[in-house]
Amino acid sequence: MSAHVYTGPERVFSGVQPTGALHLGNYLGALKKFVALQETHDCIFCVVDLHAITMPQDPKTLSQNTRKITAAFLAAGLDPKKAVIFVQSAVRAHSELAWIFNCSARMGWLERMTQFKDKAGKDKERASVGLFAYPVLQAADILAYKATHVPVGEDQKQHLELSRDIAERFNRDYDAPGFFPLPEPLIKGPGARVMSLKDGTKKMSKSDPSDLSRINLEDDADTIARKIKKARTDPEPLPDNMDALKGRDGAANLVGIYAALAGISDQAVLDEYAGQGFGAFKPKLAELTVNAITPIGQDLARVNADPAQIDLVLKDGAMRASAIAEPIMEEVRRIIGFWGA
Ligand code: AQP
Repeated sequence: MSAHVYTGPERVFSGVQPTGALHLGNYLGALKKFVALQETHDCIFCVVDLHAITMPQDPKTLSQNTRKITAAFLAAGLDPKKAVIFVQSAVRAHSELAWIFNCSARMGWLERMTQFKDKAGKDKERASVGLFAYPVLQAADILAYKATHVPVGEDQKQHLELSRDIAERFNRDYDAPGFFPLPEPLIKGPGARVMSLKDGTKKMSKSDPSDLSRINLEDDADTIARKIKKARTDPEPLPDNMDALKGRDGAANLVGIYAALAGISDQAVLDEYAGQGFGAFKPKLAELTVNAITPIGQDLARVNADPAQIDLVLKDGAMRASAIAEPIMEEVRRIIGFWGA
């Protein structure tokens, strides 16, 4: 292999923001994949509180949410003996490398990021610089550990491409070929884009003001069934192929959720339910969702009851994460020419 290509070990990194309770989209798009990856890869999973403050946060709620997300990691099946689990702000390398990458990234690259446009809304002038530079911090998160693979939902694909551009630019500008890997997204698979139950054109999101738009990991069986019953669909029966679901976003979303939970293809769902209406399909989907989600919710309550144990996991994780990032940062400082490096 050429010296210009990164030849180090494979490593997985991903993060979740402590901006509220996790939902089915976070579970299918991220957590479920994390749990599988910890069995096969060297994995680092992070609660990204530095990302959370790109939007206003209440300090007390932020630290509570940080513990809550950690609890959700554990309840979903992440094992601190197998994966490194920690909080972003506890490892300084993230902020330092983000600044360095701010000087490699180009304004034009960031101006193309659709998430900034969505989150900043019409009043871009009043958005924080942090919200604009969010994807640069994301590149730092990944590359501080020289992570090679990043499991994320479809919504993060554009940011991952930017991380590759930043890594490439750093390697070239500082004449350090192959120093940083060009991280690959791990997006494939069902559940990569779970949409709102109220609007099949918008992704399911923690910050959606309507709680009916999402299924939270903490929801009980009755709440889950009620939300699925109220999910926006249409009066047509399910067709026998996915092409016929074009333009029926709410219906396609429910089929996608069913497929992801059952571990089968969208087409296999239609093979089973073609010709049936939502009056028949929704109760089956509710049953599947309740079976997958309520055990996590119950475990979540158990883990949340012991905050001292959560803190121990995070302390140990921060030490292990720093031990990986610090030698990489020493090399970065030397490559750039910082005094004393
Ligand atoms: N709807 C979704 N479908 C599939 N995957 C999703 N993810 C988020 N929403 C969906 C994935 O979950 C991981 C953690 O996301 P995050 O909390 O860091 O931020 P986010 O993508 O901004 O999630 P939310 O719920 O939309 O939060 P808010 O409302 O705070 O912005 C990521 O891997 C993401 O792809």
